[in-house]
Amino acid sequence: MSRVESAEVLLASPGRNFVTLRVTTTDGVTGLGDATLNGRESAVAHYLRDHVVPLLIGRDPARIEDTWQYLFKGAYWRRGPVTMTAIAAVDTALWDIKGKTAGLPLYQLLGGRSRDGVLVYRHASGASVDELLDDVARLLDAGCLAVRAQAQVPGIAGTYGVAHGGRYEPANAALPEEQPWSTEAYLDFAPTYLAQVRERFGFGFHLLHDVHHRLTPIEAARFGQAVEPLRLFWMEDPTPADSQEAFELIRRHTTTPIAVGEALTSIWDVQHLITRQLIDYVRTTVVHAGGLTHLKRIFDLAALYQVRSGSHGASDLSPVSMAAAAHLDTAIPNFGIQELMGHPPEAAEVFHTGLRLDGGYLRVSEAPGLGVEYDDAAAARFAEFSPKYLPIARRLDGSVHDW
Ligand code: GCO
Ligand code: MG
Repeated sequence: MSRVESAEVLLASPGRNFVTLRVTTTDGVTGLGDATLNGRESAVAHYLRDHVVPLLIGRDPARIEDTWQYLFKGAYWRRGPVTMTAIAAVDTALWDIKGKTAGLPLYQLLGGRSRDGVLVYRHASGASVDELLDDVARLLDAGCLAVRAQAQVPGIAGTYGVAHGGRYEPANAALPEEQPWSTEAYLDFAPTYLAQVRERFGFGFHLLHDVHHRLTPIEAARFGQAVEPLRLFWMEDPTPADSQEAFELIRRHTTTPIAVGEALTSIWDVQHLITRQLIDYVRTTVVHAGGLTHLKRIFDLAALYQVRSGSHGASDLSPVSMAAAAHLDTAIPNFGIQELMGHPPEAAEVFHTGLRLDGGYLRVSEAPGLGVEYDDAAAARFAEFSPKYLPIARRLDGSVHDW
């Protein structure tokens, strides 16, 4: 019987930091899992090397659910991003191995195809409204069907989600950059530029916006009301989801759809949000929410309450995650949309994926498993790996705000 022979934690920085787990079986089959936790990469790398890899050696790679339970319940300490990312990496790698062993692309093992392509949304941003409008035009011209729009709030350097020099990479500093933030300025400004996007380009595409945890529930309710005529596909993370009940207040006031979950790591973190129908899209991901096994469990719960998936797909989720997400998105009945921020060009040298963007849809390859190859020679060219931090937001009075 096949056994896990080795598991390697691979660090590479092709344009940004990525942590990858590669599991190899005694039959010589390899599986890949993304283990990247933006700004805390080495915590997961150490968790895997010190506490997980020794437990994997000699295990039956086919026992995916059992391994998930073993790592989750066996840790005693529950949940949390470091643990759940480490478990996710193992889980994804074992699914990859199962697909390769069966000779089937992963979506076939997850129930088969429910759709031909995976609707994705791309990012448009600008340091000014004119720049944002040009960026939206660029994406719509390229055939994009869904666009997230973010513009710099005048005078507020801490505005989330604005690309500088054509690239937006949130974790880019050796120590956290501190950026000023004004909720008042944002609340006055954001609805006006979203309205300009609709005025210029109409309603024939999906428009999204990420609030990035910056508002209180009542502020979020006000924002949701203000943008109702613009028919957003969603407003994302309108308030931090540390308290799931907080969304009851937002829900009472606005019909703007809500998406939450990119920073949440387990089914229990979204249980109330889903079962009370406080959100419309759940943004948990393969890499941070315990892998395909756990994410499918979350999406199955969501399906009972007409909540759809809308997985996080920022540049800090590696191409391995994007491939795993696209397979799950292809298979589940309650798929909503998939974020596709894209990666620095260097990442394609290390991660060869068969993913294809076709107009507004992402299509998975028919290669067995995830369909991703890790190029060790290319990774060696990007071996220099140093900690990078996300910025920190401070209100104009100097106090720390949610970034
Ligand atoms: C998004 C996200 C990201 C996060 C990043 C943090 O919706 O794409 O909010 O941009 O900020 O993933 O590591
Ligand atoms: Mg977000």
